Amino acid sequence: MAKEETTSGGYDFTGIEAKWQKRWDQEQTFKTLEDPKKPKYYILDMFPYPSGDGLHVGHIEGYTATDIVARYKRMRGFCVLHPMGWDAFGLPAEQYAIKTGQHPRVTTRHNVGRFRDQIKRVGLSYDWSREIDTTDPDYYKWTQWIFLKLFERGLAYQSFEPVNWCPELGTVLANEEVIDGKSEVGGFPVFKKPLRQWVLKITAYAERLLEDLDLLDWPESLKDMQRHWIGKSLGAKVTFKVKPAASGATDHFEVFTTRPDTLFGATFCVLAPEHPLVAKITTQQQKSAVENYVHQAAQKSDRDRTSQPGSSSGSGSTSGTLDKTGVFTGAMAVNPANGQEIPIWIADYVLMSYGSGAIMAVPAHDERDHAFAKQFNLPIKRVLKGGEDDIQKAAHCGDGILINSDFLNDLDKTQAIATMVKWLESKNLGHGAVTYKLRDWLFSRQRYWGEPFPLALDKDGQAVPIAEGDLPVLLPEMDDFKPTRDADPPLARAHAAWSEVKLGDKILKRETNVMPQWAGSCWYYLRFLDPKNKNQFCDLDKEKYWMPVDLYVGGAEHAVLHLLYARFWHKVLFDAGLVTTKEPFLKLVHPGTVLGENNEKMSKSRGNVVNPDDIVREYGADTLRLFEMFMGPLTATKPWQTAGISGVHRFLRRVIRIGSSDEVGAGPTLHDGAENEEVLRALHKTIRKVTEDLENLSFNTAIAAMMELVNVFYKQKSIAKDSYGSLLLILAPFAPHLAEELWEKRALPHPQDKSIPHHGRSITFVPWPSFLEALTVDTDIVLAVQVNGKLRGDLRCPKDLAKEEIFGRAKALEAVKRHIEGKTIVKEIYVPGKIVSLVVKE
Ligand code: ANZ
Repeated sequence: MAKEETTSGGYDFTGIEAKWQKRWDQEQTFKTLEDPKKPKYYILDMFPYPSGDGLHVGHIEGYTATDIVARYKRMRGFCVLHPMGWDAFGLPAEQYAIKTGQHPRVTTRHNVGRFRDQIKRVGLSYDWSREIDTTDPDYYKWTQWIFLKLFERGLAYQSFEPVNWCPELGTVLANEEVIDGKSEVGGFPVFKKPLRQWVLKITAYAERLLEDLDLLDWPESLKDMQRHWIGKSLGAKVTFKVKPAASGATDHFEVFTTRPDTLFGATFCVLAPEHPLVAKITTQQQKSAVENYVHQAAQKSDRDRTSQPGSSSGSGSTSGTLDKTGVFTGAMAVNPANGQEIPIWIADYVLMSYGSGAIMAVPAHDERDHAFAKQFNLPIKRVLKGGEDDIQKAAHCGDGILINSDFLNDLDKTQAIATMVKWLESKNLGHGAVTYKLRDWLFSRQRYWGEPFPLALDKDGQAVPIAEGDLPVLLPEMDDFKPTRDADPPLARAHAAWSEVKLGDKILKRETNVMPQWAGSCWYYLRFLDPKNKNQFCDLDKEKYWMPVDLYVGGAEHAVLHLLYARFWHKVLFDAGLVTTKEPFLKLVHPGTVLGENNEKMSKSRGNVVNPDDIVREYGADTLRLFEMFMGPLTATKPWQTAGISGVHRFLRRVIRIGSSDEVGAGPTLHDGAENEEVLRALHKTIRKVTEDLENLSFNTAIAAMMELVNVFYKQKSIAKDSYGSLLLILAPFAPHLAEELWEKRALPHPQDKSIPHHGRSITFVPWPSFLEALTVDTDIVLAVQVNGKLRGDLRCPKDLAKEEIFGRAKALEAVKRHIEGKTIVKEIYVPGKIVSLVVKE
C-alpha cells in the first residue's frame, strides 16, 4: 500500500506512537508494582540472544502475545512483572564477532542497543529498570556464585572421558548440542576426543526432572520430548561370568536388560568397544582385530553408532538397525540361567555410556541382536511364542508366552520378568535396575566469550573454589580471543595477572575453560526479581512473592536444552533453600513459526525475511502487533501475508473515525446518554469474548470479535461514549498507542488510584471493563412466518414464548395480516425455533 494512503486520513501513527513511547518512558508507566495485598502475575519471554540481524517478526509474535497478556493483567489489578534482558554470552555471539572482525564485547553492546530500540518501537511494556545482560559482571558474578553452590554440593566434577570435540568450532559440545554427528550451531562434524572437562551431575536429578513434569501446564509434546530425553528404562542387571582363561583369571561383567524374561534366549553377549574388560579378555588370536575395531569405533559419535542414516530423532537412543559391525573377542561367557557357554563380541551398537556398557544378546526377540546374529551367523533361539513362524527370518519383539525357558515356561512377560528378577536376586546373580538415557551435562567450552569458572587448579589438577568475596572472576580483556583447533582454550593465553591466583603461599592457575552459553539462561528469571541486589542473587522474600513464572513464552527449539538445564539448576537451588518452588515455569507456550509468504522458513538465503522495522515505518507498530496476532492461533505455524496487513490497518482507522469531528469523518458520533439495547448486547458479548479469549491466549478470535463490534457501531448514527470507551479498553492491550491517544482525545476519564504512582495519564491502569452475563446471552429468536407455504414475514420474539402467543403475534404482523384477512385458518404449525406456518382457505 502506498504511504500516502496510510498516513493520510487522520491516522498519524508515527506521531502517536512516538508520543506515547516517550511518555511511557518518562513516566515509567511499566515500572513493576509490588504490592503484597494484590495478586501477582509473572510473565516472561525467553530472553533473546541479540544477534546481528536484529529482531525478526517471529520474535515479535511471542513478545506481542506476552505484552497483550501483561497489559490485560495490569488492567485487571494484578501486579505484573514483565521484564526483558539479553542472553549475550556464547558461541553464536563469538562467531558473529569473529565474522565481522570485531570484539564480542563491541558487537554485543551494539546488537543489544539495536534490539532495545526495536523492541521499544513496537510498544512492548517491559520494565526497563530491570533489564539484565548475562555478560555484565554484576550478572555473571551470580552465575559463578551459583556454580559454586553446585560445586560445593558435589554436582560439578572434572572428567577425562572422551567428549564431543568439534575442531571447526574449536570447542567441545554437550550431547544436546550434537545432532546426527554434527554441531547444532553451524553443522560441523563432531568427533570423540578425550579431554579434561567440567561436567554437571544432572543425572542425580533425572528422576525428579521426570516426575515433576506432572506439575507443569506445558504442551504434552514438549513434556514427552523431555521424558524421552531423560529416557527412563526399568529392567534388571544380570551378572555374566567370563569363562576362565588359560591364566585362570575369573572375570565377570554386568549387562543391563529391559527383558530379563528372555535370559534363556541369550546366545551371545556384546561389550561396548570401550568396555574396560575388552583388553583383558581378548585372546591373543583376536587381539589385532579387536584393537582395530576399537580404534574405528572411537571416531564415531554415539548418535552415528545407533541411529538410522539421516534420522534426527530423539536422544541417545539405543535403537537403530543399521548393518551391524563387530568383532569376536575370543572369550566366552556363561549364561547364568542355563550354564551355556556363549561368545563375547564387541560391537559399536552397544554404547559405553548407557546401562552398563554390555548386553546379553537375544536375537530371537531383539531386532538389533537379530541383525547382528544374521550378519555373523550366530545362533537364534526362540523363547517367546508369537511372530513369524520362522524365527530365523525376523525377531519377534514384544510380548509372548515363555517357552524353552525352564521355570519360566507358560508365564506371560510381566510374570516372567518378576520371577526371573526374584530368581537372580536369590542366587546373587543380578537385581532389578533402573537406567536413564540422560547423561551428565558437559559444562565447559574451550572458547573466550563465556563466564570464567570461579575455580583455580593446584599442581595436581585439583580444583579450588575462588572465595565468594573475590567474585566475579572477570573475563580478561584479550584482543586475540579466537579459539584454536588443538583444544587449548583462549584463556590459557591470558596475561599472568589474570591467570595466577595466590592462595596462602601457593600460586594456583585459574581454570581456563569457560561456561557454555546455557549457563546465564539457567537462572535469569530469578535475577529479574531483584536485578540490582549487590548482596544476593535474589532476595528470598521477592522470590516468594513472584515465583513461579506464571506464563513463559518462547521457541520450541529449547525443549531439551534451556528448559531442562534451567529446571535442573532450579532444583539444586531449591535443595539449597535458595528458592521455594520446585519448578520455575508453571505454564509454557511455544508460539508457532512465522513462515515467509511462500510458506517456507524465513531465511536470508531464501530472500523471504520480513523486517519488522519496515512494517512499523509503513503502517505503525499497532498495526504490526494486531496483524501478527490476527494471522492465526498463537501456537500455529503460519505464513506471513503482507496483503492481510491493510485489513487490520483499516480496522484501526475505523476505530479512529468513531466520534471524530475533524479528520476522516464518516463514523458514528458519540453521545453522553444511555446506549440502545442492541449495541449494548453486542458490546457485552464482545467484552465477554475478548476476556475469555485473553485468558485462553486466543488472540486472533478476540480481534475478530472486536472487528464485529465495530461493524455494529457503524450501523448506528451515534453511540454512547461509554460504549466507545469500553471498545478502547479492550483494544488497549493489542493496539496500546492508538487506544491511549483516543482515550485522551475523547476525554475519557483516567482513574485516580493513588496507590499507583504513575496512574492518571495512561490507559494502562484503567480497570478492565466488566460485562453483564444477562446481556451476553441471546434471549430472542427470529421465526419465519409462512402462509400457504409462502414466506410472508419475520417474527422476533422471546425464546421461551408460549405457542399460542407465537401464533397470535404472527397473525398480527402486517405482512401476514393481508394474506389471512377474511379467510379461514385451517391449520397452524409451529416448528420450534424456526417456522410458523399457517394454512388458509378462501
Ligand atoms: C536383552 C533384550 C532382549 C533386550 C530383548 C531387549 C529386547 P531401552 O529400552 O532403550 O532402555 N542395551 C542395554 N544396554 C545397552 C547399551 N549400552 N547399548 C546398546 N544397547 C543396550 O533398551 C534397553 C535394551 O537395550 C536392553 O534390553 C538391552 O537389550 C539393550 F528381547 O537386553 B535388551
